[in-house]
Amino acid sequence: MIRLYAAPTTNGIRAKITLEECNLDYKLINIDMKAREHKTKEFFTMNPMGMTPVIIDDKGPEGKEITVPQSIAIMFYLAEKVGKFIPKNPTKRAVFWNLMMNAATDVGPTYGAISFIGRMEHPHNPTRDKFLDRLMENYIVWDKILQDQTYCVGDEITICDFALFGIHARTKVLLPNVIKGLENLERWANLIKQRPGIKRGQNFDE
Ligand SMILES: N[C@@H](CCC(=O)N[C@@H](CS)C(=O)NCC(=O)O)C(=O)O
Repeated sequence: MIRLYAAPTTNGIRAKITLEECNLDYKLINIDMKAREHKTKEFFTMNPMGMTPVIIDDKGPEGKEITVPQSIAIMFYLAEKVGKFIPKNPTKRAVFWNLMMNAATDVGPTYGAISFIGRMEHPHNPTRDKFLDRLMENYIVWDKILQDQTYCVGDEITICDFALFGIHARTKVLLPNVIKGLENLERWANLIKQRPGIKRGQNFDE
């Protein structure tokens, strides 16, 4: 069985969503970040960065236990384990890499920076505003991409949808003005959130 150590953050949600969508058996260990459970000696043995999420798969490659930190690494690990949610066609895969990297390294960290600045004792608002502009620009491009296709990478759902959905869901709650009026993005999010795996993936009250 896989153990998931996570909190209900964008990174934790995308890992849990992927476990659900891959239909894998797993146990959630809720990490209380306020109590700094991710900074214990035991936790550092799983992830020296002291960050959630982490999974431990007792049936990893060659039947050996494996520990995987980093939400995007977890998503790839799980998708490869079940052979789903990564395009097999090389052309589609190249498109997928581009968009997956945008979700993982542009949209995600930009959202993360805004939320980090917001939690500071003396937030520097001009910096926050720059990141807000950048986040909005990215979502506008996504809105255009989703104008002509059902999912992030075309007509097949991939882990890119799960990665983007986790950030979008938090943006909708905490920064609704950033995505206001982006109808294609809204249509896509409404489609994704109907999926039973996505619903279960967001539930951390287990
Ligand atoms: N790139 C990492 C980032 C992980 C991360 O920032 N996790 C947050 C929770 S969403 C955390 O554990 N923060 C604790 C800290 O910054 O010390 C990932 O995608 O998993």
